[in-house]
Amino acid sequence: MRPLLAAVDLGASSGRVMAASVEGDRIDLVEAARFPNRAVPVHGRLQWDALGLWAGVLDGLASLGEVAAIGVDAWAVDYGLLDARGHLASGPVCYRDPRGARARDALLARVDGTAAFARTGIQHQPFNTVFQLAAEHPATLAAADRLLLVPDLIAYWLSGTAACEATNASTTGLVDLTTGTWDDALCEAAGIPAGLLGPITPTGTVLGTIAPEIAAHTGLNADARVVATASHDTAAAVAAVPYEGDSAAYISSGTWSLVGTETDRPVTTPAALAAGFTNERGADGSIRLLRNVAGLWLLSESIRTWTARGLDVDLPSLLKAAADVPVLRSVVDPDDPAFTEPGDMPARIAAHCARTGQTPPATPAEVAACVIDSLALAHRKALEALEALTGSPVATVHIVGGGSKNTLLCQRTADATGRTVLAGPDEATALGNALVQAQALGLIPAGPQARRDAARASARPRRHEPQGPQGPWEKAARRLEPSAADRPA
Ligand code: ADP
Ligand code: LRH
Repeated sequence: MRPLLAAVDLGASSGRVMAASVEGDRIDLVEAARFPNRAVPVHGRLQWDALGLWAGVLDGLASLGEVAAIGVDAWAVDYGLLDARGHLASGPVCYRDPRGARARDALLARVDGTAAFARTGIQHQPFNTVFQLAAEHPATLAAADRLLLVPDLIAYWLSGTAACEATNASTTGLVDLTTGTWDDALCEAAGIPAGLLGPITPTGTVLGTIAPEIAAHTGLNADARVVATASHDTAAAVAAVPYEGDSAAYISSGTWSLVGTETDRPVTTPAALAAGFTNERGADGSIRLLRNVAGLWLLSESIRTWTARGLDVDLPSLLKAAADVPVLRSVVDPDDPAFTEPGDMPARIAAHCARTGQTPPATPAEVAACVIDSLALAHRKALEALEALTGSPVATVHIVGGGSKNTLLCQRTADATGRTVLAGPDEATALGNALVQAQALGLIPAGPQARRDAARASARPRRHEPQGPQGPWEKAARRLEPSAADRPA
């Protein structure tokens, strides 16, 4: 019988349990369960429904019968706090909550941000764990025994073992890149009590078997192991990029567009800091040099806004209609902080267009076209900055994740960047999660090369060749230059 692995992948827009069967050097994925995810306001804070996600995970696992192992990945930076008896004392607050931005400004007024970036490699995003922790009431932290990042929390509930997996730990902004351990000076500056952050667990560690109560509840075999896979979803996705050669970059496209490459050495120069690049840990300790672009969040939040108003919008029809809107009709900077929080996205997009002297999109199709062209343009800008930072030209771009199913986005990214785009796998995160588990169990050989070979054997990317001239994209980028906002409409 083919060994079966459960890849639990929690994204900002949905959670899923994927059944991954290992056949030689290939992994086949089947979706066992999918459940929606979103953050909701609770008493002045924007929170995730951790228990709802947990229920979805348990239901998904219960449908599998027997598995060799389970691995959990999720979005980065957010965490729960455990009390001294190991119970959840404080559930995860969403990274879109504005508390982080305020705390960042306060902390960076006291700490040298350039020096901190040189040590941690992590861009000063308002949502970094370090800033979220600095925003906590000291009494909340004093009462907490242990912090667990979201995937570590789910793995803890499954296995009873509290770990702090390395790829996701790197996103906290608290890990020293050179030593791979917590940066004590930063922890102290942010008011983080000693001991709140446990030791960092190497990626691929077998944490143990599932807890007996979980075996009883799900009907799973009691000897199913829980593996600390690459628990940062982006690290898992990057671990599954089906590279065909060198000089390739990736875009992990979902709620966010993570645009980057894998490098041996971090790039922590002031130029990297200014260009918005970050250095996160890869599955094998490599560096993921990437930029966060605010992704398909702009589209999913627009769809949520229309649906709440009673409009019947389905994604395939919307994308079909968006393809008929003239190319580059309007564009926005997806990273404008005005788009960060939940709320009326089409209105914010229209306001941004008006402010930059463009005709605001009026119909859902025009909004969708605006988002797609804006992302393609932002992908172009990020790739140009990446080439400048590394000095290595990028010939091919792999788009993986849910956004790789968006053929319009993939084609426009090829057109905007003038590069070949290879689209898929759409479930790269679950594939990377399963590949790391398979290596931990010795089902496929160890090391990055064997994993890449297995990723390539498991995926069949779709090719998009660039069409049309670059000129219109260069011109559109100029619409978003700072002076454009001052021009009369
Ligand atoms: P996350 O893990 O951040 O929740 P995903 O990788 O699941 O993100 O990607 C979700 C996005 O993928 C959705 O917001 C949607 O725009 C896009 N997507 C999902 N299914 C399709 C589809 N069939 N066609 C086009 N786009 C899709
Ligand atoms: C993507 C992601 C990304 C982080 C963001 C908070 O899901 O993990 O890598 O920067 O969420």
